[in-house]
Amino acid sequence: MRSLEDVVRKNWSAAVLAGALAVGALAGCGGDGDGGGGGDDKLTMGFSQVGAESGWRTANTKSIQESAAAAGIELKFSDAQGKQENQIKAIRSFIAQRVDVIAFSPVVESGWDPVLKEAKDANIPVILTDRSVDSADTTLYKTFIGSDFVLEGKKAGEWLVKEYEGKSETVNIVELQGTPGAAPANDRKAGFADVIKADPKFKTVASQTGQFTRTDGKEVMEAFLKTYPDIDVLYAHNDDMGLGAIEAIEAAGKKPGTDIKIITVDAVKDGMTALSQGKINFIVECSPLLGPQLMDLAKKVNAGEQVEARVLTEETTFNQEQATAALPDRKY
Ligand code: GYE
Repeated sequence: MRSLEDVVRKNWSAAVLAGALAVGALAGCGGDGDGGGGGDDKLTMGFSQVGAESGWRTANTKSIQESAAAAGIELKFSDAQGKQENQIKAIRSFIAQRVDVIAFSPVVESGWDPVLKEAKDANIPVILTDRSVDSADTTLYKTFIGSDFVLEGKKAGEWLVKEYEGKSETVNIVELQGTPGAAPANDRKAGFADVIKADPKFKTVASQTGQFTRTDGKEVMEAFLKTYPDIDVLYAHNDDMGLGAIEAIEAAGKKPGTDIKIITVDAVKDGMTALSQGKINFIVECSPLLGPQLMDLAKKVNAGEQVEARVLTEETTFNQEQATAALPDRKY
């Protein structure tokens, strides 16, 4: 019995390893050299991160690395630099190394089925972190921990509806979207649009990606300001793009928060500081501190325990006063 299992496992490992080598998947990923994470009792997690595009992401990476260390989990961390192909390579490499658990934050929603199937066939559980995938087969992953991005978009829209209550003039809105195809970009756009569509005075005059970065947020806002002289509101899918846009607005001689009202998502320290100074008007919180819960889930999944299919993050919203009050204790 045992020897048969060993043979099957060895053949299987060799096949996967060969496949991984063929696509150069092992490059840059520090393996433990024995090709098997199952040997010692320390749980090994392979984590594929999106990149380092925002303050949110930096805080998220820190949370995951610190929580793994605190939980005694060996973390193999791989930065995909915003590219899905790098994430797929990293996941294949984790499979070849036979980590105990794979966790990742998918840069975009689509195109994951084949690699997730490979992980499932190898019997390595997958945990989706922060962002989800659009796979119809939900047995390809054990659980998804992260925020409700549609709800975040709705909260942004609800603030706007209240802010312009009783007014009938047209409200010209420009939108800075996150990375194209990313769950938080798709969902924050959809949630917001869903709420404001009830009132025709809200007009989204332009909506473009700012890639979740300050640089792109600034550049796209510069272009918006040139094309549309009458912008009333900016809705940015994260703080970083909003902060970049603030620079563009100030450079154009306008007052952010007054001439153009600004709504963002995340509530990282820099965003909260701008809100406290009145340069941003409203922030919807999205917590990056997913590390502790992720490590708990990894331990449970590894022990074969049943876990919730969806673990939601608890979040709030901030206006100027609330941001000022929260800033001194802000962790990220
Ligand atoms: O809002 C943004 C980051 O996926 C929730 O990604 C995350 C988003 C976050 O780049 O700042």
